[in-house]
Amino acid sequence: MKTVIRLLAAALTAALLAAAPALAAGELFSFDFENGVPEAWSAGRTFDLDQGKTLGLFNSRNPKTPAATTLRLGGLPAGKPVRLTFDLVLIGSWDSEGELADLFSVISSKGTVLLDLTAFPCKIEGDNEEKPIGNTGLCKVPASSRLLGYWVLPQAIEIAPGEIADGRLELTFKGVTSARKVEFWALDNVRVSLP
Ligand SMILES: [Ca+2]
Ligand SMILES: [Ca+2]
Repeated sequence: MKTVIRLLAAALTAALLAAAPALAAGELFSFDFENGVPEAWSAGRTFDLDQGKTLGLFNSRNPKTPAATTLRLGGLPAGKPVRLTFDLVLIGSWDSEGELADLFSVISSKGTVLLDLTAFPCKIEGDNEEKPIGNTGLCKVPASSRLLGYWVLPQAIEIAPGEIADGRLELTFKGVTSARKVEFWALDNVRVSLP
């Protein structure tokens, strides 16, 4: 019986290792969402783009998508800063100003605003959502029949040791979008590492 349990444990460990992306030097956590969404995340859905799976979609005005997601990590080294990097995927023509302005932020469980984005590069030709400028690619979202442009914006944030308590770090990623059907966001390649 013990052998069976040991074999099962070995198989389970192998399966878990296969599901998680390999960690590079200095990396503590890495999420690429290619095999789904680990329990560390409060939101569980993935969204396919040409380059692979992302965590999403999110939109603060659409009842079918969450407005935010929280990442809960444990086992971080005490007294050391960490570096958070991720790809922010903006879908549709996010606005930097005016009544339709949109926002994206990352906030720690202590209330510290670690990232506060108010300017976005999502330009389109005139009012034509189907003619994005300088975008990474095009995608179809369930809420819209139109083909929308998306932009991948790599982010890097240094997180002070004071944000980590008992080895735990909790981060909320949140977007505020004015449009319900043509502005979404997603995350990919989220990594926490020692700087
Ligand atoms: Ca991915
Ligand atoms: Ca907007």
